[in-house]
Amino acid sequence: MTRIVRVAAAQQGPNLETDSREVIVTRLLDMMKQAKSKGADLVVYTETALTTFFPRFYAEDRAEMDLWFEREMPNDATRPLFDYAADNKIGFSLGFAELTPDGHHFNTQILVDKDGKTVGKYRKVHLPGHVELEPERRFQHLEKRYFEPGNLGFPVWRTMGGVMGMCICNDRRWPETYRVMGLQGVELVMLGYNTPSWNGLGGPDTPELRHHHSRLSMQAGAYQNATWVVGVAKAGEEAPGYHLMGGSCIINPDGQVVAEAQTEDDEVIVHDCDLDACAFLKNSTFNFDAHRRTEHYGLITERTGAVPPPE
Ligand code: CDT
Repeated sequence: MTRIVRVAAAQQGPNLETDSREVIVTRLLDMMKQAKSKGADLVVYTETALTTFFPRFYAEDRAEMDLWFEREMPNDATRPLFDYAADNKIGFSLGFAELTPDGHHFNTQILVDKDGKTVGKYRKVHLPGHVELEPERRFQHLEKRYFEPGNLGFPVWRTMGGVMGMCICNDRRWPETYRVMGLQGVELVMLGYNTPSWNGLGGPDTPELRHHHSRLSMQAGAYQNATWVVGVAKAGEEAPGYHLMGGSCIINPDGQVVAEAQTEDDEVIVHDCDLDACAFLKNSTFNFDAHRRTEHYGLITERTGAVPPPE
């Protein structure tokens, strides 16, 4: 049996600080049309797809950053995506900065079905970086200043013929992210990322090593939870000295990369993801009910920092 979802990963080249939402949405819409022309069922966009990656900017007054946030979704700028999706029966997942009516700030990704209806929302849990200005850095990474940790957990949604999940950028490095969705039977995890090619503190990791870590995390998450993973970058130089890595890819439940972007520009890659291909590992090596041994893990939920002394 096969349950094919033809997935398009819509990698984005840089969004400049001066690019309007309308200009950016025109690019996103163009990629949605490309995806549709290739027969895709679903387009996956990146993290903060509608703006430049603004956490590199420091503002003493956090309210100055509200211009990068969306107060409603869809809104005037993004409605063309929802309309095209509904008219052409194509789903999509979109990352953006969300400002709620009661004043909360989240790094958010939504899932929109083939009728243009929002069926899922995820808010980023693992926020990297720092809260205060750190002048010694080559660039700032102030996600902890501008966002609150997500308050929705890692849900999955039964839609578009499968069990769908989302996470965002730094979440992809944490095994818990995939496992929480894996325990709910996830078959396709969608994620976007803005990952600088260089460490802001001038650490020893090269762009090659950072690419390796990104792939390693996503491939392990896919295999260990027997799920497809679609990782979508915002790539290229968003500002002088601020280069984001590319490497968007689609990974099968065996943890193999089956499609990958070749550029650091807007680029659509497509793959037929057979969701039934998850079943073999879900029912064998990673049959959680049969083989997980949580009662033997000596489970700790907080980092203790020390090995407990012998009794
Ligand atoms: N956007 C995002 O989460 N980026 C981080 C960069 C970490 S460097 C502070 C990532 O994990 O890719």
